[in-house]
Amino acid sequence: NQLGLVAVGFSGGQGKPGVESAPLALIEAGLIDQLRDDLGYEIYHDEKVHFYESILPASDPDHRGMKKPRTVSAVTRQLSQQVYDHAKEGRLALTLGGDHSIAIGSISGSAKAIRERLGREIAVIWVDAHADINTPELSPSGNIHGMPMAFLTRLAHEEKEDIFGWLQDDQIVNTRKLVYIGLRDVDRGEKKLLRDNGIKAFSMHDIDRYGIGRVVEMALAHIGNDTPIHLSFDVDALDPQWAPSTGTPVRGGLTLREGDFICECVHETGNLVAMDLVEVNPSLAAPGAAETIRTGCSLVRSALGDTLL
Ligand code: DIR
Ligand code: MN
Ligand code: MN
Ligand code: MN
Repeated sequence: NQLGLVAVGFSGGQGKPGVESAPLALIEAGLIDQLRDDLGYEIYHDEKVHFYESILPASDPDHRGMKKPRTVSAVTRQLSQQVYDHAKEGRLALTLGGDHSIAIGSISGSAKAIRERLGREIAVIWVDAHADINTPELSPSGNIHGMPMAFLTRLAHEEKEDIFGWLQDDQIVNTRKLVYIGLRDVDRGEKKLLRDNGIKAFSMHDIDRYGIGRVVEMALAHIGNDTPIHLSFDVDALDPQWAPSTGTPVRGGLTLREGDFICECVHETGNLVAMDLVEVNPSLAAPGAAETIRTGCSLVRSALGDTLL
């Protein structure tokens, strides 16, 4: 079992510094050793956290209300290639963020590799308090970490090569292969987008009503058996009780067990091809940082095959 790891120290998709230090914090907490020694993965990692200093644009004015569009575009374009390189070799691609804008890179990379390697479209399971599907014009904040699914589905499109114009058709995700779990802070424009495009979404309300077991069952049924899965996990899907150190905490979230359970069930499908863990910010909610990092490690271990018995 081969695992390709990309550590992405990037915070430019939102305004709060600190999220770029998460990959190192997760690694220092022992995550890589656990994946190697306890779960038996052969790890492919260049032994560094990428900050992409050499490719950052000198000047980056707002465009269509987006903040740091060329910076996020350049970093995600490079990350897309890194994840592609792992996934095309048949390695499970693990991306440690960083803020959620980096999913533009990781998902475009795995989508292209899986098309080439297996001739299949990937499904995306997006676990988050937020839908992150604002178009630039709908976004209330201009922060690109609230927009990745819009660019990845082409609900948002930009011609400029240096502002996500590099995204090719073989890197795009079908809205029918996208499913959300954990939503509870969705912007008005996003709600309309989800409705108008028939995108499958399970909110905290659904989890209260059906329980996490049936929700995960329904989510997996929606994307279909035998579909390669990219799991994009925003740690703010969990209740701040379990993940206080994150940029936009929202009360009323998943318990640690519900988060791990989602990951365990995705592992059990045998179809996981890539995972992101994002939005851990060790510099926020200081006393909670160690707890949040532990939570992040637990989610990754669960998705990669750790079992309770
Ligand atoms: C909000 C916040 N929907 C925005 N998004 C966050 O700025 O577009 N995503 N925090 O994780
Ligand atoms: Mn790396
Ligand atoms: Mn997110
Ligand atoms: Mn979020």
